[in-house]
Amino acid sequence: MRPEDPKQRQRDAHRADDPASGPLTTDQGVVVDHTDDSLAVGERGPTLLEDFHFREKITRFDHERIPERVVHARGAGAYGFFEPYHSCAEFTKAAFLQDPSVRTPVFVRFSTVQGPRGSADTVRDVRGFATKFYTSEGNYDLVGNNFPVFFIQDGIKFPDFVHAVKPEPHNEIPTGQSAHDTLWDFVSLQPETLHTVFWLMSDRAIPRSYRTMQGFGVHTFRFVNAEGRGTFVKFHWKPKLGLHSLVWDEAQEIQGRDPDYNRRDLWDMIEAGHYPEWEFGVQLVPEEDEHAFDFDLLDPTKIIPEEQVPVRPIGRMVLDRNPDNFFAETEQIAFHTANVVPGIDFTNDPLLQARNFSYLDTQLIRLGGPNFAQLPVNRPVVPVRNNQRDGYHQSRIHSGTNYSENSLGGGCPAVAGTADPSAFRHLQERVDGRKIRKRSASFQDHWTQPALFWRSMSDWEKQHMIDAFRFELGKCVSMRVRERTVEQLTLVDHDLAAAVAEGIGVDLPERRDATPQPAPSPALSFENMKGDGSIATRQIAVLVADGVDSAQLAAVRDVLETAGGAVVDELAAHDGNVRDTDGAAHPVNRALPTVASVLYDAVLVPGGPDSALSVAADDAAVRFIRNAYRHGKPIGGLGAGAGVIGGLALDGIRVAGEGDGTVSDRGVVTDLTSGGSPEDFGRAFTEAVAAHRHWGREPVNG
Ligand code: HDD
Repeated sequence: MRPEDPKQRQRDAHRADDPASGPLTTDQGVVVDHTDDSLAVGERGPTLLEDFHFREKITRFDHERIPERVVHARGAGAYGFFEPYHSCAEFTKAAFLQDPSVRTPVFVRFSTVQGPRGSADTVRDVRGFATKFYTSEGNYDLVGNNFPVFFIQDGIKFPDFVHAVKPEPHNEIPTGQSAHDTLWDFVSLQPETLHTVFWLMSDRAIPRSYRTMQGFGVHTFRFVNAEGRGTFVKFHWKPKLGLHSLVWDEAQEIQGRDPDYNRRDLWDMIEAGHYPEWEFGVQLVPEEDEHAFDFDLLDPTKIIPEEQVPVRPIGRMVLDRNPDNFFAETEQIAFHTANVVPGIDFTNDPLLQARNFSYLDTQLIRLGGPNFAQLPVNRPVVPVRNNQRDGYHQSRIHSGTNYSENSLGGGCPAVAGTADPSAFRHLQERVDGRKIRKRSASFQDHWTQPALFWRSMSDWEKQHMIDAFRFELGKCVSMRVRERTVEQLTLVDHDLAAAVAEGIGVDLPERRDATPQPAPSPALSFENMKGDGSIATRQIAVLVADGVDSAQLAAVRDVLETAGGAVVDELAAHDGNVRDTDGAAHPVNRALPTVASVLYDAVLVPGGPDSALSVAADDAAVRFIRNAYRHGKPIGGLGAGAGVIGGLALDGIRVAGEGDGTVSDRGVVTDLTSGGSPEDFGRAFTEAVAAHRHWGREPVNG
């Protein structure tokens, strides 16, 4: 039994009572006996205007779409809950951060930014990570991304940035891609974009799964405690499964093989009971330390390195329920950065201030009027009492007066008294100044933090970034745009600029990188975010054919699935069954032609000489293994299966003599010479799968 969930109770009350039986009706409830032919004059004559059923059906269809989000149009979402580990009363009075026994329902929507609703999931892009907390004090929206920084510092530039990154205005190309002239033109002219562009060129921009990416509130917000004391706060979501991404070559192939890859993964895992989980963490900075950093806390293009201010874990979020209806819930959810609750407040970050205008404004057009908060997914779980009633799509029947103050309505709804602690009160920050349009001098260093990011990357991460810069800039037609971008890169790191320049046919400018360079922040590297060694929910492909050693395979599957929580799919040239070594029917999960190695995290070739021989002779199976190898994935071989891998002569792999049941540095694990039990092998393979990728291999992005 799940604990009582107020949002769930509310959703149940809103469920349409679509009758399980009874005839089809019109919207007016009139019974219809025929819906396949329109009313016409004779069998071959014209359709009649009086066919109200036809007109209603077509009209309703014509109006089924609402405008997609101007950014973040493609997304997927789920319900779940948040619970704090302990009370955060010292810093904030927010009710949902007080009591570890209180679960707050949430809805999270993940998204890409650039592409339209129907675009592919695995594009190089920022991912949205927007959370609506249905708290006991009203809705709190944390509308974040999977990067901790943003492209611009002031929201007034948002339309320019979005126009530059979106498909170009004359031909609406490219879809879901940043590799085009207008984006890089903008980047090369606006160095404030650089830090986020560095994140965009990293593998963070091609997450393996929404379940394996971080989330960030980006801006510095404020916590406010019951005494009215403010503390600056940055919000972090850390995935329990660790941080894992795709490689670019793979991401591109998945766009064709399964454009819904991330969406499907989220849905399937929740359906299977593998509930995604994130730890919620905060970086706290006392108000008096506002100016203690060599960057401005109000500048959304900057991080506070975790080594400088550690992330304190304060709670966890679990997503455990898929929506019932994509349109009603995932499409109609309306986030707004200004949806805050007592205990959480804004700062003067100019990007945040602009967002606090934009989100409400956009919902008015997208959801067609001011009553969108009544939609079930948007409704708070606490009472709403105010005088804001009329307008499109009012779905409730209010009675009584609709102005304040009134005596005729008994003075209701009355405002909370000044002593009522439940009311939202803005932090009384003192602000003095002249009305000016001017960027603060404290916002002007655009190069140190990209250098910090670059210097924090491991060698393979750096190589992937160089490849990404070369790919993106190599797609730009304008040589001037390429040159100007390289000029900017030289201000960050000369070696990076040199490697990029060489790849895109640009002369290398003089060394100009700033010294001293910042010390690396290990917390930024994938190497330090691998998770807890678990292989839970990793997708492992097993290539089988007639003659598979099913007993041995069952023992290994037991380790991987039962102990490890991995998801194992057995693939053969055809669906149905293969025969095992004893001639018994052995079921297959998928036919090889319907899948591809890019859709799996690891591949295993089991024993049974006949099975292994058939796998080695099957082009699709061999391509599967080679691709897994190219993409740095763990490869396992059992018995004769190890011989198959050895026979492929994968670059630099010595299988015979090396396969002693331990993890090789290249993530190829076999039991060939060990005589090791399937269990030993299973454990060693588990270790290789937990590492996710093995970067000793080159080329990985070819
Ligand atoms: Fe935004 C959607 C995240 C800057 C204006 N934004 C949107 C969504 C996310 C973000 C996750 C999708 C929400 C959903 O799933 O429905 N946006 C960010 C982050 C930003 C940011 C992390 C910088 C720190 N955004 C930003 C600025 C503006 C907007 C500066 C305008 C001044 N964003 C919007 C919007 C959207 C939106 C146009 C499109 C659809 C929507 O709001 O509901 O209002």
